[in-house]
Amino acid sequence: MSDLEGTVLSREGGQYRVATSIGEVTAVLRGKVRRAESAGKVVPGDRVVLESSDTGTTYGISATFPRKNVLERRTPEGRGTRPVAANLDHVFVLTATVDPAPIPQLIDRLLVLAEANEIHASVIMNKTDLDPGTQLIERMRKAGYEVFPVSVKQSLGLEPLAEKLLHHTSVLVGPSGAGKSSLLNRIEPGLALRTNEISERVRRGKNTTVSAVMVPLGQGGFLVDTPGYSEVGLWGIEPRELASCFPEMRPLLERCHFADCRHLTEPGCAIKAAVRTGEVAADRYDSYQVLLNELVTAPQDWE
Ligand SMILES: Nc1nc2c(ncn2[C@@H]2O[C@H](COP(=O)(O)OP(=O)(O)OP(=O)(O)O)[C@@H](O)[C@H]2O)c(=O)[nH]1
Ligand SMILES: [Mg+2]
Ligand SMILES: [Zn+2]
Repeated sequence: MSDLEGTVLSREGGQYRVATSIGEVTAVLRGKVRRAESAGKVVPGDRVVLESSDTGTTYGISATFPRKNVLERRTPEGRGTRPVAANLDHVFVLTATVDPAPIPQLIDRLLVLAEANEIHASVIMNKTDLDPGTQLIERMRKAGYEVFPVSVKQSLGLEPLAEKLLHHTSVLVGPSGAGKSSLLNRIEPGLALRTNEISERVRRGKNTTVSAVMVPLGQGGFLVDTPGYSEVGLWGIEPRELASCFPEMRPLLERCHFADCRHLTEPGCAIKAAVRTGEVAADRYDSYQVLLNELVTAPQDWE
């Protein structure tokens, strides 16, 4: 049988589920891919070459194709990066309006991560049945992001979102308990991903989803569900490129007096001026400062 190509959907232990032209198959890493410390580095969205085995149903992943892009996060320990999903068209940062309480700085961080990888990013605000989330929606729209207010529970606001997912490969990221798996279950009935009540005591999610899973959508397209990352480190972003990862700051950058302006204390800074007039939201600028500080003080030898 000739080699087959496929797209990795998920991984469980050493076994990968791969979508191919002949349907979904199970595969394990083989040969060079396996030796190249690739275990854990082949992720949903990766395009792979499969070879059949003589023994039957399990295929071997014998090669991987270069990635168009990859969403990576830093491990909580601070060193090393972990790829989450590859070959993405769109990152959706999904947060709840309440329960768990949204953390604007985490949203900003996840958006910067997408921007830094040059992946289109938008925001989904879930649980509008509990709270309309007006202020946060306004904050994110003002920053230049498309925001989708939805209630997965009441099936409200899902149509414009489903349209955006059509024929694209998208990923859902955001805090545990915000409703990422619930959204996928709603969009793809019959999927039955595990979801869970958030812990009443600590009012935060419990990481019901434990690894990234890519789901083929019936309407066409793929959507990746991810575990709720509470800690997402940035890396590999040049400090001087950080401001360009904030869409509302981008058009101002040319106007700073100094070409290498860090937008901190430099005179003639167009961004600080925009913060003073309210054109750039003060708490978005706060996020910029926090992330910049992290980037300049972090060790440079993560990889
Ligand atoms: N009120 C309300 N509750 C919702 C809504 N969407 C999801 N939930 C509830 O929120 C809880 C968490 O949902 P999950 O889908 O498991 O959240 P998750 O983002 O996948 O969490 P992790 O897998 O831990 O990252 C569940 O109890 C859902 O029933 C909504 O629109 N409104
Ligand atoms: Mg989940
Ligand atoms: Zn400046």
